Amino acid sequence: MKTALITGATSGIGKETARALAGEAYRLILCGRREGRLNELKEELGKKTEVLCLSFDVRDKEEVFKKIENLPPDFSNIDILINNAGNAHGLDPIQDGAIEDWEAMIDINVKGLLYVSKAVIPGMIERKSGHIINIGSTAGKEVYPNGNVYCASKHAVDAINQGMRIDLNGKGIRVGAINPGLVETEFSDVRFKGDSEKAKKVYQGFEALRPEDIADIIRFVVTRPYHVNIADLIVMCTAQASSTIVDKQ
Ligand code: NDP
Ligand code: 8X3
Repeated sequence: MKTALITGATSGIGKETARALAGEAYRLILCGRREGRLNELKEELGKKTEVLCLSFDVRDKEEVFKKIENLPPDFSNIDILINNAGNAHGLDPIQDGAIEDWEAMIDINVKGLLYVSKAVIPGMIERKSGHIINIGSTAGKEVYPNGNVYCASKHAVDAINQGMRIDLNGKGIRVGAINPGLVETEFSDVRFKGDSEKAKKVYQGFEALRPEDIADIIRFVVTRPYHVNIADLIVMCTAQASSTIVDKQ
């Protein structure tokens, strides 16, 4: 049985990915800061597969390495790493942006992804096998008004994804990114700091992607034969043509 570690499994894309992979009988390591939610998901998915909850903040590098290097033997060989934890903080013109928001996005979306990857990659190299899926965004392919630093963080994920694939070539490790457009999750609640009315409006007037849609694609990606690597995928809902062009009724 293969083991998959999913960061950001307490909500949205990560949570649905956990559900999708449990259906494929992967052993799961569920990560996120909210332990209560991890335990609830373990309760649900534990009926289908073996589940371990690993609570840490991806910004805390000591904790990241301590937790991943001390996994119980049954969970210590990570076959699949899904670098999903991430979020946006604020949607302001660059001149009005809050420094704490910029730091949070760079620390979580970029540095956190790097810490987790650095903790997991050596084992994959040793076993000459592994699959890393980086969750980027359409915001990593284009920049939209007021998206400045969030877009920069996701452009960094795009570059890191390419860099990982180049540097890990020949080591038996597949590396690829999935770049979703608008997906209705807690993403906008976080971006607008709990203003749920404002968050809801982002997805009104059109049918946005659901986290299950992305999870289904991740399930497809990880179940391809070893010689097939989905290197970089952009997924938008039908109503969306670009970050700024959305057919809202
Ligand atoms: P959610 O807000 O629903 O989920 C975000 C997840 O990331 C949560 O499980 C959260 O867990 C985790 N997370 C956030 N900060 C940290 C942290 N410091 N340490 C550990 N875990 C953290 O959003 P989505 O599911 O939408 O987002 C998942 C990924 O998809 C992100 O990388 C996002 O940028 C990307 N994405 C989202 C899109 C969208 O439109 N929704 C589109 C394109 C990409 P907890 O709070 O418990 O720690
Ligand atoms: C999330 C998609 O367009 O809200 O990465 O930034 S968007």
